[in-house]
Amino acid sequence: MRSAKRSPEHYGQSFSRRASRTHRCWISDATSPSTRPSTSPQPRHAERYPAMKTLRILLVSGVISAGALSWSANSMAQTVPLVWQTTFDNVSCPDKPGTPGEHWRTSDYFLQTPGKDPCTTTDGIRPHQWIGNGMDDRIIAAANNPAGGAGKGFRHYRGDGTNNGGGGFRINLPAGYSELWGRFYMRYQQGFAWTNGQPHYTKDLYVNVATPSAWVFGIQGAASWGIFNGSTSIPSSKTWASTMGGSTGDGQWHCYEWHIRHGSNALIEIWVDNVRVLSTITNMPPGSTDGMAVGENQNQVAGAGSTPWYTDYDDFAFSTAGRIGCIGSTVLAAPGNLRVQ
Ligand SMILES: [Ca+2]
Repeated sequence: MRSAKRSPEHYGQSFSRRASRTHRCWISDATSPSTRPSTSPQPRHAERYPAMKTLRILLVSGVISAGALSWSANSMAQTVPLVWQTTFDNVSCPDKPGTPGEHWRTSDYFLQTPGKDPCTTTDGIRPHQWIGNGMDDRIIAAANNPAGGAGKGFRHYRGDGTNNGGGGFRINLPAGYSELWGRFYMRYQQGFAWTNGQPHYTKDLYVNVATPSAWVFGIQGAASWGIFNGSTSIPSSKTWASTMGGSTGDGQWHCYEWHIRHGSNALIEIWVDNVRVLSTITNMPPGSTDGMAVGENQNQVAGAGSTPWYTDYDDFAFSTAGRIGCIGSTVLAAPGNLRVQ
């Protein structure tokens, strides 16, 4: 198993961290102002999180059957119960009046009074942070995964340089889970480029965002998809280049899955496009996973110029019962009756 010690810049320049476990709110990281465009308005978090949101969408109020949700049953791989999922469906995330195909932008929340929460206010989909300067992330039909559950998807923008991106969004899970399987789809814009032809790191899913102890899914070591366990990047065998078929984004949707446990001697696994590319034991942060930022920072984008590249996200699903699988695929249960003779 390859591993790479984190570089000093790897973790310290994350944009946000949890300010209050009680209120599940987020504040911008004052230690990293240099990563923000100077024209960016500051998030008005104190105004935006006046009270703990005690409800989640009905879809997430406990462990539920995937078959009961709005996705087409025959397009789903899930046979395990899910604790949360979204496809940004048009019922929960309708078009804004006069704006066909667009439901929400980050600025709808951070630059309006009162700010608009994306989709429904109790579904666990929350604004994360405002960046601005042309990188106004959004929930739009153009970011929908056509092989998924329809509706819309989330478009996250990334500009040239390091840690220069739109605000992302946040998933608040119904509870904290000490073991969790995740599945989501992600598309890097065709032509999406990096300095030296490969990403140094990405934080596509930034779990818990530093507090409590965080972990990260993204490019983590060896220009490969991997997991940052709080102190070390653990790359899989699947590189950016092998996923994209070259050094730049392929404009295609790929299916990413992971399985993690919290605590010492924890099994962690990654699948990319239905192929397991990581299975190892490591020491993960203690505690549980109760939420994550989607679309965080990275190093080091190139070639965007005045028009930032986008990364699209869609069809998130999480389970505590087992691997979820890619849409349209069948996950074979691990045999439980093998004997070594
Ligand atoms: Ca969708």
